[in-house]
Amino acid sequence: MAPAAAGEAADVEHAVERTRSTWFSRIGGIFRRGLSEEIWEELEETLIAADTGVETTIRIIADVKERVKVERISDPEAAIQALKDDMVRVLEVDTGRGQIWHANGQREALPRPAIILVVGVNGTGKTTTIGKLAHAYSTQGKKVLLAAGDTFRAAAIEQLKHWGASAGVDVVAHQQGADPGAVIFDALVAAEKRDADIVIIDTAGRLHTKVNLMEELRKVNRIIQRKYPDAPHEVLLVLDATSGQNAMHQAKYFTEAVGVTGVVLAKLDGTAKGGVIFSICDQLQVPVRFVGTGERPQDLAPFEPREFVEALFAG
Ligand SMILES: Nc1nc2c(ncn2[C@@H]2O[C@H](COP(=O)(O)OP(=O)(O)OP(=O)(O)O)[C@@H](O)[C@H]2O)c(=O)[nH]1
Ligand SMILES: [Mg+2]
Repeated sequence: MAPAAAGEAADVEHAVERTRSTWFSRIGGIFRRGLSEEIWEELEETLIAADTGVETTIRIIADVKERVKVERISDPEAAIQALKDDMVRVLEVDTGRGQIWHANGQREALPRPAIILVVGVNGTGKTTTIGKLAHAYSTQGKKVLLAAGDTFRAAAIEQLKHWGASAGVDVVAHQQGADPGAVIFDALVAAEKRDADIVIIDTAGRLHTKVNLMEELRKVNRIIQRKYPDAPHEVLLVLDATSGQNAMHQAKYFTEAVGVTGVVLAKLDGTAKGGVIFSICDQLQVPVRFVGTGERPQDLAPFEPREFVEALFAG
């Protein structure tokens, strides 16, 4: 049940325009000069500059170099194809965890209600992503309920209510400073009463300390599990593509603390460093579920590795 975008679809090809024109458009030229030893170095520099990360870049290049050698590839186009194939392979992470989406974007029987917990540091795009998901799912005829678990800032509650109103879905919220656990408990009760299909929980990105934040998220998890032992069915970590390799550090932290099952890479439209997506998949072994391609409700696309790699090399 990959959400179909409401209205005009999210445009991944356009969103990666800066990453493509700044970095990936060079790769064809590098290969077409002939498959000499120097091209690998240039390729390495280009991928690292696009924020693909040193380790991941080295791994990709070693794989492609090996394939070129073993298969005696001499045609630059065939070498480019081998590179693309390897990049797709890096992105195709299927952990079997996260019960809402499979790698192919489909799932036969959804848990009901499906509970999605959304986490990430402040400002990465959590609330916006939730708004977009609410739009997409309600457009599909699903009954969605949002829980305003970020009680740290009053503006956060208002922001979620605003998205809820625009998507025409209910929002369960308490006052600023309230216990997030109580909000989530109420939301789960309301979801049951109103027979909701999907509950999406917003959380704070910032508390007084990082330790407090992780503690709070663990507590939220426990409250959900008291009612639904196999939930949350998906823990989505929202990362900001413009923060490049910094996103990797955040991702490691959250993955260890709350068992992330999928990543949303937001603001892909605002960066030339979209290569970070390869590091995320390779280093964390967590699949990317969606990419954020802008600020409109429809600017969220289910992540398709092959389509993404083709978009990076398009033109
Ligand atoms: N261009 C672009 N902007 C985005 C995208 N996703 C979110 N934003 C913007 O990023 C800013 C922060 O988004 P929020 O959704 O408030 O981020 P948050 O993670 O909820 O932030 P906190 O609640 O402070 O932790 C807003 O101005 C959003 O409009 C995206 O995919 N593309
Ligand atoms: Mg927020």
